[in-house]
Amino acid sequence: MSLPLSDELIAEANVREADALEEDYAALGRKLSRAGLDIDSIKNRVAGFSVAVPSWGAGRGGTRFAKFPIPGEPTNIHEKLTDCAVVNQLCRVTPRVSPHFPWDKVSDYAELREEAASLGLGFDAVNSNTFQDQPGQAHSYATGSLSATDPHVRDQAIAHNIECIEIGRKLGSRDLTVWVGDGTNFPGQQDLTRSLDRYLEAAAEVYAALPDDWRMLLEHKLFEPAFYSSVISDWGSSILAAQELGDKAKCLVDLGHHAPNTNIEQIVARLHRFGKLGGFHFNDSKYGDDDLDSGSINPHQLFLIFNELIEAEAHPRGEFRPSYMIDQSHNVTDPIESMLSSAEAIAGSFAKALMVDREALHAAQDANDTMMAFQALRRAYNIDVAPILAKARVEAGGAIDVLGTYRESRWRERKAQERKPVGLGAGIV
Ligand SMILES: [Mn+2]
Repeated sequence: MSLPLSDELIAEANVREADALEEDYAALGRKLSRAGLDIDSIKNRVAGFSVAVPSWGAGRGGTRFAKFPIPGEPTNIHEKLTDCAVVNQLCRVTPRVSPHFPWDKVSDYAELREEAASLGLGFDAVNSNTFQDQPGQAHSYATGSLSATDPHVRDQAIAHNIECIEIGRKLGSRDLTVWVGDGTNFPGQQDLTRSLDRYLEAAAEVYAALPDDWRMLLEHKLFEPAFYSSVISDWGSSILAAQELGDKAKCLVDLGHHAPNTNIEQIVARLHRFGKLGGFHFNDSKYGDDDLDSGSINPHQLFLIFNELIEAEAHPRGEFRPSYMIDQSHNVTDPIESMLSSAEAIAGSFAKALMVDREALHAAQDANDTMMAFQALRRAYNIDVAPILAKARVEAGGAIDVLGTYRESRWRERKAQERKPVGLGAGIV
């Protein structure tokens, strides 16, 4: 394996932080032990936790208005993989990359898989793209893809999704994530029922091409690019579609794809209750699908979501194999720094949720003791889990201070000398 950053750089940075970490970890360990919690067991669970990063997250994103690239951004899948390897080398929480096609197309996928493995990375869910046209494409997705009125467009969208499955097999993926931008901008533009019929019929053809051990993850989104109606707009449409398609179809929850203030943790519980919770796209939002960094706006919501995920894991209803991915648009930061910060926020919420006294919580719930039930959650939420995360990282070869060590590596400055500028390109990712 040849990792992008030097081991010496990380080791030297860790030496400077090691004493303080030991002190903080020991103090937290004593505090947790008074509450009946063993810090090493929690640290070991955290060490087993992972979340995928999207290949497109390695580059700067944008808004509908503009994108402001930075020097040294990755310009192709190979450079994106290298940047994702930097993230994982430092944080040790993101060992898989979720590719997107056709953006990440190459001629030899076996070679790409080997290249990723040499960087300590594997591949996660494959993402299809029928929300924009590609040069030379026979039919346009301007008025829809899997739900298009024109059968040729639907066939093209089906063929693209099946091609993504074929590529994913070569990369070692086991999930196909399908998000369609299909919908309308005007009342009356499409028949709300018949457009769903067309989607279901086309999605069934994609579903039929899934290998036995694969899943099809349906990602819903309330609005954008369609601003009046979306075909798969919410978790209700998503679970109905997944139920109609079959066992291998599951729902994927992107945290930004809901109306503001929606109780997403309850959606998690609902989807799990019916064995349809397939995965997550982590990000944060203030207004809509802002694709801000995970935990930057509402870290409490992220904790409550993980609280439901831990409950779900403890009370499985069929399979519990949620596919976790960071799905953010890094418009104003170095994407590597955003992914490092987000991976820490996500793993931290997982760690906090592990520390909820579930016995006390359930007893308080059964006794209708509202305040004590709330306090069971609040106590865990208030714990500073940073020493646990840092300890898990350093034991896996990562950095205690991920951002500090990254800055010290001068990775972006060095890449700015080597990589060609990405250009202005499209805004939205
Ligand atoms: Mn998403």
